[in-house]
Amino acid sequence: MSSELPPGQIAIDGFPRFGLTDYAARYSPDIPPMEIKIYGDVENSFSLTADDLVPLARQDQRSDFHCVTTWTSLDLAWSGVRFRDFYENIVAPKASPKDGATHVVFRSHDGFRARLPLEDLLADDVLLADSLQGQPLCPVHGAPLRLIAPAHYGYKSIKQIKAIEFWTDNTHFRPPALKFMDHPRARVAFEERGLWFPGWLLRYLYRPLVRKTIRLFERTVKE
Ligand SMILES: Nc1nc2c(c(=O)[nH]1)N[C@H]1C(S)=C(S)[C@@H](COP(=O)(O)O)O[C@H]1N2
Ligand SMILES: [Mo]
Repeated sequence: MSSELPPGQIAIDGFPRFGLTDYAARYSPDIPPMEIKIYGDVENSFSLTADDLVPLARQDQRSDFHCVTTWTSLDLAWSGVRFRDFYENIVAPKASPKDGATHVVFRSHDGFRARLPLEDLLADDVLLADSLQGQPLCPVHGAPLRLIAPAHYGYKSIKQIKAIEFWTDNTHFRPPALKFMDHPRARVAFEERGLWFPGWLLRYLYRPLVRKTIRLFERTVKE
């Protein structure tokens, strides 16, 4: 939790369901079974189930959530397991990723996808979260399992994870939106909102879209 907002961010009340406009209607109140495919440049692919996560230490964390479009939800209480623990205790021994398989790609049930370098995912505050504000994660916010990477813009915190892939190169990822909207790291502190344009400029492109997008996403959940 920070007392000062990162550059260009504005705090809002609550925590709206949000994403790319195209994904608004791709919402289902049914939670798919927790079965996540782990594959890529690995010796053994496998499917991760909820049971696999039970031996890992549970982690509670409060963090702010920063969407690239400039809204921030302050002080959300997440719980789950650290991505690092999952990587070291499950992925490394079970899948044996090849040397250099550090390009991590996530895929979601709604077709959304995200990538981050493995190094960023091994940070202390990156969680595979199954609980929000003391409750089991709801379908609106990505049940059964989502990523939470608070140092990165929200588009890296993929909901409803279906697959996690470890690749030795970055040819396996196609951005879900226009290319300039997808920064490989998207670190909030450095205002890495996207490619080619400075972050401060993208604030003015994105900010006018926030209210409309929140309303659009709200409508699809109520219907
Ligand atoms: N599966 C999936 N994950 C996603 C998205 C999405 O549309 N689908 N949108 C991303 C974006 S842009 C944001 S800001 C956050 C919003 O998370 P929330 O809907 O839980 O508030 O989810 C991210 N993860
Ligand atoms: Mo976002």
